Amino acid sequence: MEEKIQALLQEVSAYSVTDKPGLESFRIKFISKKGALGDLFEELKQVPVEQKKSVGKSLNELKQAAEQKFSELSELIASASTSGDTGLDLTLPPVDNKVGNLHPLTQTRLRIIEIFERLGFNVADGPEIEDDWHNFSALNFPENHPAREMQDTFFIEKNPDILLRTHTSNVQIRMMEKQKPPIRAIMPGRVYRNEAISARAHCFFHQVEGLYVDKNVGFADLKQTLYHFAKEMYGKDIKIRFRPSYFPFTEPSAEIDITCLICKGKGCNVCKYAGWVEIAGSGMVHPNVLKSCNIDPDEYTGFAFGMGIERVTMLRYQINDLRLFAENDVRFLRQFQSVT
Ligand code: 2NL
Repeated sequence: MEEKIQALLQEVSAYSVTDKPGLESFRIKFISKKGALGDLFEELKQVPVEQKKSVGKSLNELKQAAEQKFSELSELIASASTSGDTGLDLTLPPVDNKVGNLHPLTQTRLRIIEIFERLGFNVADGPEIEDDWHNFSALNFPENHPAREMQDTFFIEKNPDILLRTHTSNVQIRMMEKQKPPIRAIMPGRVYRNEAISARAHCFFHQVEGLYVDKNVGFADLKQTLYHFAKEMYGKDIKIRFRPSYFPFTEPSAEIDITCLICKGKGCNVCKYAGWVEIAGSGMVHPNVLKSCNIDPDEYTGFAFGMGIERVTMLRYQINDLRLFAENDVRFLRQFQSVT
């Protein structure tokens, strides 16, 4: 009998109810005359006299425990029903689910990588703090080229051989120095120029450069590769044109334009009524650049190109101020949530 009492004690203390019917079941099961307690008091009559005192004491403890539990549970249910059932107000609107999104520049970079990876390009990166050789000299910049001057490049004052890279071409140079052709890779990354910050310029921006060096790489490869890129990025109806240009590291060099996305070539203020917008610079890798990296220009040729990720993103989403990308204003950034 003592065992039964102990088992019931445990059951009582572990019992929980959530509503009034549950409370009533508890009362019937334990406390009522026909419940467990009633039965036990009945059984007590049969207990031998010498055990009666101790069993009776345990039984009383159980009775007190059951009554106390009953009043505790009653109070709990009473307070829950005054605050609206379970204490939860299911009619409240849900708290906003704050899912973040990738920065628009990151989204554009990932899209560019996706397009070129499918053409068999690897993705490479390298240092943002660079030496003069990898940023300028190996790229066939003449000693007195204006891009080397202090207003364009951030140099380390104590050692002007060290600078912040002005393009990601340094990564291509490092790759060509280490690895022999075939080389087919793109280099996304942050670059730095000492410019006054405005809607069209910043002291840092992001670039993707590309390089393809192998035997028999020609201008036709450059054209088709960038045409394919433009169609993937901006839509298959886009037209592309090449304009002669100059870069020290390519010869011949060309600027690449696409038909304006806004006016489809008719002329608007985005394309300044030209019907065309510039998307990249490109050209055949200058023989001197290949020589700098110990690649024989009589055996190998290559094409290269470079584009600004900010520029691509501005065209894609019709953004008119470059500064927005670096301000971290969530009212701007949040608008790119659905695009991820
Ligand atoms: C632009 C133009 C360009 C390259 C970058 C390059 C790199 C090596 C050799 C030859 Cl290692 N060329 N890069 C070539 C043409 C244009 O960038 O407007 N960038 C934003």
